[in-house]
Amino acid sequence: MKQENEQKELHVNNADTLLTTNTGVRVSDTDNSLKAGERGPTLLEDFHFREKMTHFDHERIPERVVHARGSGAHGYFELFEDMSRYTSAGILRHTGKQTPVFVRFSTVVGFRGSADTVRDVRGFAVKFYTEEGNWDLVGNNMPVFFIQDSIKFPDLVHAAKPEPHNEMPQASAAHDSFWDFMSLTPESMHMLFWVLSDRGIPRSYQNMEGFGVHTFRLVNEQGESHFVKFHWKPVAGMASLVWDEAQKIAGKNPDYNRQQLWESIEEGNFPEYELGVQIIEEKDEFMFDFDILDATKLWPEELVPVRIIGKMTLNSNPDNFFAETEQVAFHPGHVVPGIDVTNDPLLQGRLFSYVDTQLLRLGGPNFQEIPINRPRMQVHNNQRDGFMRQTINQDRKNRANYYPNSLNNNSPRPATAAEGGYVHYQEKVEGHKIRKRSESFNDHYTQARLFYNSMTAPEQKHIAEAFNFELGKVEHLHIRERMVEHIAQVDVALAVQVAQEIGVEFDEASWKAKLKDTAHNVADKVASAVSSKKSVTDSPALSMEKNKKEHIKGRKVAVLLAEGFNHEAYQHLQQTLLANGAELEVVSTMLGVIKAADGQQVEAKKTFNTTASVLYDAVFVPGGKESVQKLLKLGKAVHFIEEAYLHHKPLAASGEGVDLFAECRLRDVALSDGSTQMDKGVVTARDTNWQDLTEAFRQAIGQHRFWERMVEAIPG
Ligand code: HDD
Repeated sequence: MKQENEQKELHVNNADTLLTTNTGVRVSDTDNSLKAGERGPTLLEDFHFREKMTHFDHERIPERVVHARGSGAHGYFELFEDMSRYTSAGILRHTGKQTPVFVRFSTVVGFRGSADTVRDVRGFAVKFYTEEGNWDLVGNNMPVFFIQDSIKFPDLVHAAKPEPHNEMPQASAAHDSFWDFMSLTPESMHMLFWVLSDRGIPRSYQNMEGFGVHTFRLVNEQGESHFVKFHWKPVAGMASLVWDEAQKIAGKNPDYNRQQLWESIEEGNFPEYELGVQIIEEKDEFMFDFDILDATKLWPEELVPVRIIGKMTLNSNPDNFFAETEQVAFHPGHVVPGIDVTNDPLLQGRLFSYVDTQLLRLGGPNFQEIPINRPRMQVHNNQRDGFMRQTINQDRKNRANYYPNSLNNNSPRPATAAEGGYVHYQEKVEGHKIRKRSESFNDHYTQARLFYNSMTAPEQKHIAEAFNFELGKVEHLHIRERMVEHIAQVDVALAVQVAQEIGVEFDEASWKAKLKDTAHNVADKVASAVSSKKSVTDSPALSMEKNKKEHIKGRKVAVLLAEGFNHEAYQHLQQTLLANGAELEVVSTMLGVIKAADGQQVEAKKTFNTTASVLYDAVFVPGGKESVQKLLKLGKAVHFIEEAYLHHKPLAASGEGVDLFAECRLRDVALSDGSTQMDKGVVTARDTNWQDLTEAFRQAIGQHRFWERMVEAIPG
């Protein structure tokens, strides 16, 4: 697919070639500059040296002002359900047709070299190369945003980026300027709860949802419009990291998500996402207890169901990171006939910002000519010139570079709607010029509360811990105090928990009394004003835990072993895991071949020095007396198991491997009959009933994490 569509002459393969300069001259020596004598000065006439050095000196371009750190992949989109009733867009009408896509996932705040697993929003930008032109769905892994009007975006980003005086901290919002801004921006509360939830630390790009965020329009051939929100649902299901783990991975493997994406595509375990739409009819625009043009609000799935209409598969890694992932330029205003924008004031500002930023970042108005950005059809217009122009318009034949013209038979001429010309939806707009936010945007807490209340208890606990971490880093007491007041608007019990740890005095009783004062509680005032509208107080669709898919595809299991291990145990586990699409990596005391007790061999790709438990989803220790004896003496092996346990991960041991678990600080659970058993998600078998062991472990891996474990007493 990719090959078919790319401009082949620009794809260079250096296999079996001779080195040349950029002018095509063959180079005879690229290691020694031209000198006046062997020990003499370098000569200016060395054109190869000058060209090589100049190109190198100019290799860097500005990184994206936000979303600088990212990874991309090629793939295709296939439609299941014909949406002609709603849209004239071919990509949403032609079922079974594969449309090429390029996707870039990113973090937002960190610089280009920052770590993948920081707490942040993840960008989820998709470029569809449709037959009617490029359509970009430039979304995030969260369905709402921090602000309602894009004019606040520079303030938001300044506050979140490292502080201006010392450029610290990197890729983290846990600092005063961010929380100062947040505490003064109540409209951010809903989004903040998303960022501080497990969604802010996804396990992988394969395990997160994506959202177009804004309300867009679908417009059909009759010119009728429906409001739409776009969703991506990961086929592999949703999964996140634990915060302590995420921080450690940032050091152990800052490329964690990038590498996972790359490797799973190389291994043929293609990331897949279903495309869903929520549709609201024009006549229902004002039926909900939120304004559908407000980007800080989601449409609860229980009110407006998500219809799955297609699937995207990422099946090919880029050939060159810079040419593709770095130079790709997205823009929410890249729409195709049948898809249109709305008056969402956040979207309206984005429609300006993206082209503007590309002009600087990619050096001029011709960035659409860069191969990754080109549409898959010929572009015909009268735009000319500019830095780095690639297109050679045949103006010698057709002199006219203007419209109308008679020198080129009036070509290229505008297309009629029937010919596929883009026609903007004819929305009637009237109003006074005014700098004002609509009153209907004023309720900042109801959906934050909906989100929080829809979480399971462990998910709520993680949000509390995230607040404690982030606000615990804030030096100014008055900022922490203001934030506790906002939290109290959402959930008083949560405010009490947070206040306690971050040194804020919070009087629960007087706060509750204050809440009753309607003048103070704008949120409830607005909420009650709209109570006649459609609303929900619980949305199970928002919880990752409640929507867990219990399969293990793509999960990575560490097998800890040394010479003399029990190969049979290893082999049974391997078969089960591989058959279910999981991966298995041997971690040992040395690299290379490790011999089992029966003489069989496995290859250790990692040692206890080169890897860590945080880089795996689960841990297995096969028996084998000699092997376990070695591991027992190794603090790093014990730490590996304890750390995985601490992060709530599934663990399994067979035979003597169980002795190793006994030496670790894994807690036993007391049973009602007075006996004890291993904690949840710890699977052990002394005997050789491999079937039961591997099946129990497979199921445990499908659970992903065992939150009920009481791990507080165990050192990290
Ligand atoms: Fe943005 C990049 C997503 C609000 C201005 N944005 C960018 C990218 C994503 C998003 C995924 C990276 C694209 C890539 O991988 O190259 N942005 C969003 C979402 C938003 C949002 C989902 C809210 C719903 N953005 C937003 C606003 C503005 C911008 C309100 C300014 C008015 N965003 C930009 C930008 C960036 C960008 C400065 C930086 C690099 C780029 O565009 O290409 O123009």
